[in-house]
Amino acid sequence: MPESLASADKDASFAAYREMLRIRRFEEAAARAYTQGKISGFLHLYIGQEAIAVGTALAMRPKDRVVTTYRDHGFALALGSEPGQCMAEMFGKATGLVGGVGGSMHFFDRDRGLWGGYAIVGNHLPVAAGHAFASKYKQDGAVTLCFLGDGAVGIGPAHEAMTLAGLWKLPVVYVVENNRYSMGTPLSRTLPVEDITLRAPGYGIAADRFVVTDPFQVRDRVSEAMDRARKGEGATLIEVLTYRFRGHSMSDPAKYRGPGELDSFRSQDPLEATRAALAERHAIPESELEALDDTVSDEMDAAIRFADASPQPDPEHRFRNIYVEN
Ligand SMILES: Cc1ncc(C[n+]2csc(CCOP(=O)(O)OP(=O)(O)O)c2C)c(N)n1
Ligand SMILES: [Mg+2]
Repeated sequence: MPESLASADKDASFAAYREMLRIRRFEEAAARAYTQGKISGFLHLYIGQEAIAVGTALAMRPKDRVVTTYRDHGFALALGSEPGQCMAEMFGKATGLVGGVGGSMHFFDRDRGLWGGYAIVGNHLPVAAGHAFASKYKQDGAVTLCFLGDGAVGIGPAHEAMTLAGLWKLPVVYVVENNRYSMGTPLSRTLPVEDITLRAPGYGIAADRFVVTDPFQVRDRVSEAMDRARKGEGATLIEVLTYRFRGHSMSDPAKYRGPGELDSFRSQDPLEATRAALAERHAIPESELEALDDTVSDEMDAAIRFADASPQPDPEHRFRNIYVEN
């Protein structure tokens, strides 16, 4: 058992496991709704990567921000967004997080620190640099956390953003969620160098790299980078080696995986590791863990019912929130 998990107390472990389980059950419910035709457009699931969002939420303070990709449901839930509002957003309903006009890829919940899911690969890194620049300028003490995929690091704006982050010592942490694939393409076919953090010295920013084991490890490693940012010591590039258990999106059967690959990563699932710690180290009986699963599943069923019963947006809503004035 990793030290980070072994040293976490029972209540914290239970709470973190519950949050990860909520994300997993939410994603499974969304996948079912998608196959029933209730969700249009793309749907990218976060199953397998939950510990990253949950650990990050544990590291954040009230004014800190998350800017992320289209694989954004896990961050919304970890930061406290209502599952019903998240589901309704995907159903295109008026009660959704952004009134049903954003969909799965464009969650936004400013009051909870989620400053957007972005669909254009790599183009949100400069947005994060902008947020961090504003924090430095206003001296508000906040840190911006920007999550990106392994497929984003070769995109032009990623380079521009990290250059400025280094040059201006911005309070930003770039976290690559390296889930080994960008769509169906393995990292070895998109990048000449395997270790993404080797780029960090070229930008004059700090680096960290680890295989994700559990949410407390993520909390601790992300906190270190956030502390540096808060002290004015500048940005960090973190590479978290993770894995997604489902296809890139719902339309991907994921036939590109090697033999035994999925099973091998499933045996390292941080959700299962956290569950095992609860059962073995904290002696929580199986019945209690099953009861928790039932409660969480009920919560997600209720989210589906809420989204189903919600009204369609007023057609005029599509013209709102385009300009600052309205
Ligand atoms: C600029 C741009 N190019 C291409 C796409 C199409 N596209 C969507 S997701 C994706 C793969 C990105 O993979 P990665 O960055 O590893 O993130 P992951 O999906 O694995 O979380 C691509 C190529 C896009 N959305 N934006
Ligand atoms: Mg990827």
